[in-house]
Amino acid sequence: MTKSIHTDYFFDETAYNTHDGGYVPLEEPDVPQQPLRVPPLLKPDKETPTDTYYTVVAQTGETQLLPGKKTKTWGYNGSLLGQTVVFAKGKTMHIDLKNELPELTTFHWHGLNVPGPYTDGGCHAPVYPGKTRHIDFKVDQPAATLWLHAHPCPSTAEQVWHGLAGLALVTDETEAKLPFPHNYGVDDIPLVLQDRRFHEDNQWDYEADYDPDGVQGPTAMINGTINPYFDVTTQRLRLRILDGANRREWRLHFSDDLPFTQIASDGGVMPEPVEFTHLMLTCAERAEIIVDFGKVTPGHTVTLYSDDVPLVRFRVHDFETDDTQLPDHLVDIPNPDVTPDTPVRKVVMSGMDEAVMMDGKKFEMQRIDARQKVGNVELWDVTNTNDMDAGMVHPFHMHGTQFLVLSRNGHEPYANEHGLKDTVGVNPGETVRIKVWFEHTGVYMYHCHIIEHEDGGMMAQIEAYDPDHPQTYKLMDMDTLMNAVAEERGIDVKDLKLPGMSSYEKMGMKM
Ligand SMILES: [Cu+2]
Repeated sequence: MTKSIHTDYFFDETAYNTHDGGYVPLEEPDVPQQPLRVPPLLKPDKETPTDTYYTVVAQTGETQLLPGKKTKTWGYNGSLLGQTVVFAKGKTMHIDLKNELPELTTFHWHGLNVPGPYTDGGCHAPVYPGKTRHIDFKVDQPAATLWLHAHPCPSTAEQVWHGLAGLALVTDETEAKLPFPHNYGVDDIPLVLQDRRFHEDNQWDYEADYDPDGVQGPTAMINGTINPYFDVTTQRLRLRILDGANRREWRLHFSDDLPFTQIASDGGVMPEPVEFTHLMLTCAERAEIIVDFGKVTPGHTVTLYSDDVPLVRFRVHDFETDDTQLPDHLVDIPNPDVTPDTPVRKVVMSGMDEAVMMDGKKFEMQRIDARQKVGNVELWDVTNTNDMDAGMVHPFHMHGTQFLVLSRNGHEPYANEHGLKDTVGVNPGETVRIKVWFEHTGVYMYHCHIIEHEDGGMMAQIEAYDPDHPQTYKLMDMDTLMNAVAEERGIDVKDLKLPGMSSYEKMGMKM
């Protein structure tokens, strides 16, 4: 197997977040190292050969993140982040979504191919405090690392900042047979990369840190752990990495430029493994990598960095020799045909700060911006019109489907973009062509995944329709939402301020 090892980050250096006016550099935390938290697997309420029953609870809590006072945090089935939910392909899931928070939320399954807009859990599927919503769906997509996060417009960013982000792993027989590490918590571990700023008494303060281009903090938090280490007991370690930050990009590399192999992207296993020494992730993207510690002497530590700041220290212990080789070809992925008649849809992400828009408009919950017939294939040309010298990478995300990246400004996509994706970072001045098809009817949002940008209106929605079975949808409206939140907070609706509203007001627009 002769292969090149990719040693650059692919994205345009001039667009890195380090060039933002409001960039908050990461700082090495001055606290003792702690064992990396690994989110436990969520235990089903009931399981049969064909069906699985779960209860997912959004709740408040307190978490010991730093020495001293605990931090007030939110989480799913725990005080922070979530327990990991497993979706076995082919099985039908029955999930109670329970809201024990003081305010309304939604449960969005990022990357899951399910009907929109209610099962998908975007802004049209509110769960009010003290209430439960029930969803059922059949798992019908390849094994992948997906995630669950809150998505109530326009408070998505603040709720995710409080900690509402968990993992959802789709499993299937194809992936189970591949020679990957499969022992969750031992040689198969998730890394949810986030950043926070700790204020007085170790608390987070979203409002104080607000930036319409995305909230950042100087302290890296990995699976809800500050300054973590992980004890490596196997030669090969699989890391399921999620950029779960509101805005931060992660430019990942190991000490001594230890190479690693990416085996999966957002939507599952890639057709071919790709070797790297450096890998950049934009918000909401996932990369599963295998790190081989075979050349590391037990007793040594290998550090994972973003830029020059340590994120996780891997303490390498004795391990059994593992000479497993990955095949050159891992899986076949769907790739529906296109013809010269295949429609091309143009999508434009524009602006920065409060001026962010999708197709020259800000998001409106009651407006359907586009329609595409279920099963039909379309090419989407997604353009970022930001200035090439002073703009930013906008990660474009679609609900309800996984797409294929065909080209970047007419050139080959990056080496690790040949698998199924639901999020793609678009450089300033660039047009990324993707191939899009929907398998389920519904109304689906598509947006920039810098979460403050989506709250600020860089978002639109499409109806995937079946002409033989027309459907109507009850879409959330701003008055209902504002009245509900004002009531929850015990204030007059006139005094209600939601994150994201400023982006509409500063542009002279009504939300
Ligand atoms: Cu953006």
